[in-house]
Amino acid sequence: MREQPNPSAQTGFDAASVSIDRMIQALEHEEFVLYYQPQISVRTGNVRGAEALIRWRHPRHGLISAAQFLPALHDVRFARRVGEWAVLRARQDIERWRRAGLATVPVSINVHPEHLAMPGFVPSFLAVAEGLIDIEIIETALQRDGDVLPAVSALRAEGVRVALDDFGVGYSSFMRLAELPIDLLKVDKLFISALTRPRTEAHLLRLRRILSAVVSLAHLCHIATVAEGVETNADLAAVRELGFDQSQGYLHSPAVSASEFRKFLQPTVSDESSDKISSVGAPLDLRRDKINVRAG
Ligand SMILES: [Ca+2]
Repeated sequence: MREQPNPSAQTGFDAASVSIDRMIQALEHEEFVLYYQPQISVRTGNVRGAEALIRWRHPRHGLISAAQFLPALHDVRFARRVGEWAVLRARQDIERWRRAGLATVPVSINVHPEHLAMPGFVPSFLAVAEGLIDIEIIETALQRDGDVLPAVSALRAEGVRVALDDFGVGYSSFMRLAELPIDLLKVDKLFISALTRPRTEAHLLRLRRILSAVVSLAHLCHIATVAEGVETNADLAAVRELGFDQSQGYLHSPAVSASEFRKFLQPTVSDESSDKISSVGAPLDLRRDKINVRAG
């Protein structure tokens, strides 16, 4: 999901006035935190995964969402550092949840296609993620993405699930869908909000037909679908009717801190054999089984 400015953030922060060196210093001073937004099964209401989102706990300006320091994320030097930090922190949070006796869910990190295509990204990601972190390829307005296919294939070969983010707007196109072997398709929230707030009856009819076709198309390609930006019960009813597999948005929960996210996780069964599975991480093929793909 593309990040929206956090409503709770205090005002007065001006991203343009912050240097990359200051951002890197903030990272080193542990001013960044990861928040987690649950992804919910439309069919069962259970948590199926979480998207990790970066927040800057600024000493003067309070909690700042990534949308507010987006320009810095386009700087390769900072983006690489913060990306490595996010993968490590997400893994540590997962390990902490497990030590607390909770059954964890797949956590995904947003990765810019430009960084995904860089030499060395895949091995360093795999080394830190240890099979616990998935990837969302985020939308980009830049045309210098490079070829992400080798990286996506290499990651999937190691059991990493790959999602295509913000589908249906901008550059996240059908061409991308044809090019890339992916596991999840996250349909942009603009579509979801339009479903329950259409301009005209004809608009609603076309929108429903298009989304229904997108969901069927994804399922035909064995790709699970996630509706982004589900904010109301009416939104959820609409995405359920269209056959979406998962739902993410304020209706379920905003992104919350790692400790708050515990409320979404079930205790692991204390049986010794199941402890063994949950403490080392669900085997990758089990993780794949969790994807609820319908035959379309
Ligand atoms: Ca995302």
